[in-house]
Amino acid sequence: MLSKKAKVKELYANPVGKDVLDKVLLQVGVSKKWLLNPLVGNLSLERIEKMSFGKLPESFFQKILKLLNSEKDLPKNDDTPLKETWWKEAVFYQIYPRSFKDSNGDGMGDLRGIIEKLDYLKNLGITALWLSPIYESPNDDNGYDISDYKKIMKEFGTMEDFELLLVELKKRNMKIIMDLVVNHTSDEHPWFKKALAGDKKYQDYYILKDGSKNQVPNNWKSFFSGSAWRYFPEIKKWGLHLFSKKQMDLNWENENVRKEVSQMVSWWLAKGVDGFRLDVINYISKNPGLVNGDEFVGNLMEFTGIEEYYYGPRLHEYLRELRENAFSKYQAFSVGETPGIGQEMAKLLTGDYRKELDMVFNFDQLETPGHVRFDDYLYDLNFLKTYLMNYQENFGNHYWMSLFYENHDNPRMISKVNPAPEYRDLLGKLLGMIQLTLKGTPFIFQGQELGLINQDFKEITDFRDVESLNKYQELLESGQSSLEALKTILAGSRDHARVPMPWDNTKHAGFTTGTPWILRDEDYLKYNARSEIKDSSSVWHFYQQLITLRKENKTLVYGEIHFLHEKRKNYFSYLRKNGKDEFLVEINLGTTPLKSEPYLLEHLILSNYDQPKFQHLAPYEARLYKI
Ligand code: TEU
Ligand code: CA
Repeated sequence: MLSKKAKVKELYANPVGKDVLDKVLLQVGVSKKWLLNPLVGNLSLERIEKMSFGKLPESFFQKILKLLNSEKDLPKNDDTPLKETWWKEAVFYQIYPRSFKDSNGDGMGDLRGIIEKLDYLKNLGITALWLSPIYESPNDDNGYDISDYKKIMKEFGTMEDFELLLVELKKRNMKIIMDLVVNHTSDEHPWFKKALAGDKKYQDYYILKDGSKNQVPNNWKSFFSGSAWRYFPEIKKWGLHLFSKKQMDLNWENENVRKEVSQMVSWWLAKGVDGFRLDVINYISKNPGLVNGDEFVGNLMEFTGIEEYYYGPRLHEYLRELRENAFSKYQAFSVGETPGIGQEMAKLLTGDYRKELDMVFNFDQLETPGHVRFDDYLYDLNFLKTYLMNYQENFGNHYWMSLFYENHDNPRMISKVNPAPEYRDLLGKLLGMIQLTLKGTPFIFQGQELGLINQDFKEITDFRDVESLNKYQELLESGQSSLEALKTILAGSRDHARVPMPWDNTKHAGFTTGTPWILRDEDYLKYNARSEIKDSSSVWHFYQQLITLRKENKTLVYGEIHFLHEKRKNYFSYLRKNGKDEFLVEINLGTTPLKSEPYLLEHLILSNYDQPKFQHLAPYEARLYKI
């Protein structure tokens, strides 16, 4: 048990401690070296508390210790041979159904639209899909607020359409995983409606607290602004919602809830889906007592209360139970969305000997140190390099990482790194090169293969996302001008990733014959699937080539990895090898040309430049050699 006598280096030796400290350093933008300095490493918590002159309250230390002491296990780091399985070899493609393809002109993407585009995906080389939620929903958070887990959202089609999709995928030898949103349901789910009608059985399905209207149960903040509690006068109770007011958190301590979830997961697996992506799955176990979040931690991590549920006391138990009762019976695949989880905790959630999840999505690579999504700044690719090197070198063979830059919750990566138009295609290709030549499973987000960039939103009425709209209001209330507030929303809005997929240069980008639910700017006139497929030098073709290479060469999946000239700034190079097969990647992460190693051009098999020069890496040049 760690106490306040524990030294910083002892905290760092604890798996949760290591991830927490790394996270804090990232958040404040301080280098790890500082922590490993003996002077700092030998400081005890007690000392730090004294030195902080009351700025770091006693409660802060108690919180940290409670969290660290809650984990009794250490991840295994022994040498084990890598196990081969389909999901390690897969090239996943995330579809945001609402914005992918509309088949009936109502302005909204749908299942028939996805079926229409399966050949497009097959042609690109995709082997597996992840669909964002397609279940019945009032769409307060575009389907992440589910009102019936076993029905298809009417806007997206019918169960027959879904079954047809499964048949069409099988024909093409493609797999599919669904989104599993079980931290919360919609407030329009029958369970919640029964709870509101006074049914005690269903009240226990949710996290409801007795109390008067003017006494909110604790200080936890919602991810979508304001308090995480909503008052329900009809039952005189408060209900917890970590996300929108219409997304009520389920009570996982209730065995019936867990049974319902396992049963529902099994039902979908029996239908023939290959697995699930588990939405905010690390939030399902809340510390009993629901005590106040530490304000200091809250300010640091943006959301007060998070330490009480992002790695809760029964998380491992719940995951094991769900795997045993549902996933394992179908040998189904699971990837957890786990915001805030670092490398060591990820090991404890995904180790192949742990029987919990297969893989997770961690998010620390998405912003550079000291930044959050809504900051307007430029992303330095040297950080991505360090982040990836750390994972590739320290994530042993019991674990496997996901590789991604984009999803439906984040702006486009090219725009974050360098919005200058002359670098757009080069950067798009560079990002693809990294993602498809490293050890891990690539998840390509729709449109990433076209080199899409952020949308040129003009005013707040152009946005649709509940997070953006709530945040805008909150910023206005805090005294910001509408211009300042808009600037923040523009930097981080999830809507950048949610505008219609551009299929061609006809009206509304060929997405719909009607009026799209969210408008796309004119970028599609040049960047669209049809014209990129025609142009052999497009970002699309580069992705297609990379995917083919990865599929034809298992070395790019399972091969050993060695980094070269690790310290050289803006230079990113690594070797993938497996027996006699050797691939070498060499990348310029910046806009200044670099002198490169004297590798012979005859070994070059792919570059994002037409005429690569010997020993010279042009701005954002990315090369793949076969030796
Ligand atoms: O996202 C959870 C999550 O933490 C985010 O990435 C989120 O968009 C952001 O942090 C909010 O501040 C998942 C889904 O991917 C997201 O679309 C849903 O809105 C959310 O869960 C609730 O279901
Ligand atoms: Ca439609």
